[in-house]
Amino acid sequence: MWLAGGPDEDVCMTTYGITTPHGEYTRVSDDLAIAATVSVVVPAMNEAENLPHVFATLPHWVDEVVLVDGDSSDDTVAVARALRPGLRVVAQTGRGKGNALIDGFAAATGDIIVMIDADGSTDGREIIRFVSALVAGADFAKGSRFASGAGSDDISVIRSLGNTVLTTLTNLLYGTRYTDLCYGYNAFWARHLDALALDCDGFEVETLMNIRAAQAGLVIHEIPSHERCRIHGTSNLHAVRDGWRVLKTILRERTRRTTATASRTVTAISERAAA
Ligand SMILES: Nc1nc2c(ncn2[C@@H]2O[C@H](COP(=O)(O)OP(=O)(O)OP(=O)(O)O)[C@@H](O)[C@H]2O)c(=O)[nH]1
Ligand SMILES: [Mg+2]
Repeated sequence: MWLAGGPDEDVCMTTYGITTPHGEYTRVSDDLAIAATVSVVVPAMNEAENLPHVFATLPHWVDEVVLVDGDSSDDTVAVARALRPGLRVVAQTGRGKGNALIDGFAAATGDIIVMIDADGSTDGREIIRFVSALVAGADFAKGSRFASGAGSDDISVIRSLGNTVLTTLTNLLYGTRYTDLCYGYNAFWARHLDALALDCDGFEVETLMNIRAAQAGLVIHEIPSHERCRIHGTSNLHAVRDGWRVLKTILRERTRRTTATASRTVTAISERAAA
């Protein structure tokens, strides 16, 4: 990270870039410039009406936007392309939000990947908070609607209750101190994709990311975020069906960790015996 400005700085401004003795930096604000490139991955299924609102909130300094289309039957792709020349469109290979994000992450070329929703609930103006946490040292910047200064206009009492139970269970099983488990606004350094090793299809994807990030020992910062209501259309999430998938993910990952630890112990014992 390089802080822009200062009377003694000998900088040469390009459009959004700054050339310094250390290389090229993107000017993010009057006070901040970063060397990292930023990709925003947006899973979208029938969100044509919402995309104008979503894209309007994206900061000008984002390097790349990857829209992952879930075989939309409306004009999602055409609207997105018209709104954002240079947009990268990926047709997802399978079904579900998890599959869409995995495909989008694989296609993204930025050093930093930010994931946001296409329904208008996540505000692109908050991306700066996530990117700032990453360039300040975090590996994984995890959005939270329940951290201090955060909120939600959208979450129902039932979903909030379910999320609290699932978050508490995750914290107990994995030693984390998350305040929000199932939220679609997160960002991370692309170099950690291998550590996350994502392999799921549905809305359990955020849970899987949160658990795998903790298991991999990544430095995780929670970022207060304000979730707004979906602007148009209806949610694809089914509280019971998807809550059940999240619960299974939490329990299965625990077994996976125990199995991995046991296999490492067996390997170590065999190596000692062979020595
Ligand atoms: N490409 C793709 N995108 C999807 C799929 N399912 C959901 N999405 C997108 O993922 C984002 C979140 O989906 P929503 O239906 O809003 O679900 P949610 O935000 O978890 O739930 P709500 O709080 O009720 O809105 C939206 O941008 C959807 O368009 C899918 O199968 N494929
Ligand atoms: Mg939504």
